[in-house]
Amino acid sequence: MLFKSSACLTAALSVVSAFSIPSFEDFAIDSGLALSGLNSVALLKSYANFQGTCNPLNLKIRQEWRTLSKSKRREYIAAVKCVQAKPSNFGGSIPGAKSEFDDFVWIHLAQTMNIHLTGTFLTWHRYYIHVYEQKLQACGYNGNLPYWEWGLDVNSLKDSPVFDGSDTSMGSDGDYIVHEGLQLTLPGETAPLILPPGTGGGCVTKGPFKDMKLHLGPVIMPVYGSPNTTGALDPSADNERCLKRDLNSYILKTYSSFRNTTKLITETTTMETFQGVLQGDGRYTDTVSLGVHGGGHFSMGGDPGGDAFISPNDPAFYLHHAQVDRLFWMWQMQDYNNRKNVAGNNFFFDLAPSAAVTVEDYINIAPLTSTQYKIKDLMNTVGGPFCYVYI
Ligand SMILES: *[C@@H]1O[C@H](CO)[C@@H](O)[C@H](O)[C@H]1NC(C)=O
Ligand SMILES: *[C@@H]1O[C@H](CO)[C@@H](O)[C@H](O)[C@H]1NC(C)=O
Ligand SMILES: [Cu+2]
Repeated sequence: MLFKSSACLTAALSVVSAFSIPSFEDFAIDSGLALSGLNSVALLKSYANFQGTCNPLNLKIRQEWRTLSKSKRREYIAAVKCVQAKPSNFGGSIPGAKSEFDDFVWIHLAQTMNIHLTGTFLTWHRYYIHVYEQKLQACGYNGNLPYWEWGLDVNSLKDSPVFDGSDTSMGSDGDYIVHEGLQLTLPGETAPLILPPGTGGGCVTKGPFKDMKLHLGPVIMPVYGSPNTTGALDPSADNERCLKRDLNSYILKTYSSFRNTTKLITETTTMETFQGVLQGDGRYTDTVSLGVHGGGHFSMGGDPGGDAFISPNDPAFYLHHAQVDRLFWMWQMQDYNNRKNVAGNNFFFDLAPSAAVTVEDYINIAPLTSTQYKIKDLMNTVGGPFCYVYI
């Protein structure tokens, strides 16, 4: 007889139940299968959402970085370098805008307080990365903007095909320097969020962007081991310096895992809560959180990655924001008719009084393009100026 007494049986059962086997649901969420399923649903539903000239024959597919062939990745990198070599469209009026690539940084910097934790966040960045994609294509890139699936890299960011320092990556981690972690005071919070340090901190040493120079900013660069930030006396000046990163798998794993993105998409049902939870807006989260968006940004860290004003100065920004846009698209396509509205005002976290954003408002990123679109025309990725989906 295996169990000599019922007390013995009870003890054995309590040991067994302590080892819970994850349900298939948990497995599906944590492995990314559930998110892939949501992507497939969004893809199917997009075929019922074509507007204007967008149709199945001219539909563009945005893919995950590592699913592109190595030659396509090299072609993409060459186009980024081409945009970095093109003259600025500001014609010298912004001294630190040395190239068309810098123009993207300056426009983001100048509008930062009106495009984050506002009603414009999602459509503004959707249009912005679309125009970046067009600039790459004008530089001979025969492909579409790739995205970076954070969930694949939560265990080792430095081994990611995006950051491994190979000639088909966006460049390596920063050189390791001894440093403490970030202490970020998030809007609406009094105590800083204390994060462990990453594995770099210095200049990017390997890969295609190791010799890249930053010019604009910084504006609010966090100081390691302190809640303070630093900024240039004149962020529009030519403040030449290297590209720095501080890769941080802990941050990615804690805020941008498959579980975090899947829950965001399945558990928020209004524009207000979706954009709030995505950005870690404390008015919509139970715990202090960076949100999946902030998780991706701060997992790259460094200069410019730690400074929200100038984060597009890191070429990996655009892969990160394509992932943000992909989540927005997946979420929208579950119930498109109820997910093409806006919520919120025009100023960062409502720190200053501002008008409510409406779908009739225009997004303006001149001089990168003089074409302005109303927010309502930027809601559908297969209509208006857009004709793309993600796989
Ligand atoms: C942070 O800023 C305060 C006020 O300017 C200053 O007193 C303090 O020394 C700074 N701390 C660090 C670590 O830079
Ligand atoms: C994100 O998901 C991880 C598990 O993948 C979990 O430990 C963490 O608490 C989640 N973060 C948030 C902010 O919900
Ligand atoms: Cu931004």
